[in-house]
Amino acid sequence: MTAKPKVILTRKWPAKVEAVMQERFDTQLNTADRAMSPGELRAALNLYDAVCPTVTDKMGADVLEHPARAKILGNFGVGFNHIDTEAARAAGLAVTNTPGVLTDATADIALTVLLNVMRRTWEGETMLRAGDWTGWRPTQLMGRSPQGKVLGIIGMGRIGKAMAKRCHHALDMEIVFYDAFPVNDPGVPATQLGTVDEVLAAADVVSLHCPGGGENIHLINGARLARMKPSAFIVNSARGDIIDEAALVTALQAGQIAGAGLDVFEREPAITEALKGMANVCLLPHLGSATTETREAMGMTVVENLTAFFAGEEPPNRVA
Ligand code: 8YV
Repeated sequence: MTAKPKVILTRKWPAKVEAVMQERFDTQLNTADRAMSPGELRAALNLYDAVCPTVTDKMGADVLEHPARAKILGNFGVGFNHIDTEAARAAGLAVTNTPGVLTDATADIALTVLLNVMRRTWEGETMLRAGDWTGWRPTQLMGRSPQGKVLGIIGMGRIGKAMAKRCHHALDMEIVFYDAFPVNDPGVPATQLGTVDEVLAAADVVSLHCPGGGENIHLINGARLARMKPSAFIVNSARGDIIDEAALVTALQAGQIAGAGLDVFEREPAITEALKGMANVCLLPHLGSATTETREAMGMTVVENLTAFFAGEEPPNRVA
């Protein structure tokens, strides 16, 4: 009997999926759930046939060059901008991701922060928990209604479309969007505009759903924030590096935009200190895909990719 492939998970995964992983492969778990250092990741590439990273593992060229053993990175997540795919390719490593299974969960979080900042729910809860609520008043914590407002989506992929669906059907919002490619079926009535700038100028809420890294780093910079309406909100559930966080703070302080709902940050887990003091900002700790159902489905997608790869078949979700 041939030995099972040796696999390492860089973080703790849902127990159900860890069990399947251990059944199928000779699997090393990370029960301590501590992020691995670049040195530990390099060592893992020399000891295991497959390494399964997450967004907390920066796998640049320094980590990826000349792995002695690993043949595949089974990324736990759809976004893979923490992996230098060119370096992976050069090192003969396949890379797979987990598209599709986290679409709804991530769009739900985008919707959550949209409603949170527009309706000032976090401000209300904070006031209440601090014992500062003295009773209902006609002018207390008046937010903004999403109904009839324009949602501008940047990146009309699976998650962008799921957000458009929610905002069109549940909130009666009008949808405009930018995507680098023509999108023939956005799923709901929506107008594709030619540039990011046009979307920013038209939108009452801008929601980011494009990949991070590469040319999207600081896609939303100071000049772009200045194109938004002073009454507009920005929502980011995609990747932190899409927004220049320092420029966002400046725009918020100057009242150039009305507020921001952020589930992701430029230097996670660090957060620009000034954001924490702002009442018109909703901050979540990268919860996009954080449901039991979704995280189990993400893990099972990695299992499927590794199973196909080690059976000599094409893994269903190869990205490099
Ligand atoms: C994941 C995500 O939790 O899949 C993604 O791209 O942003 C998150 O929902 C995280 O990236 C896991 O590695």
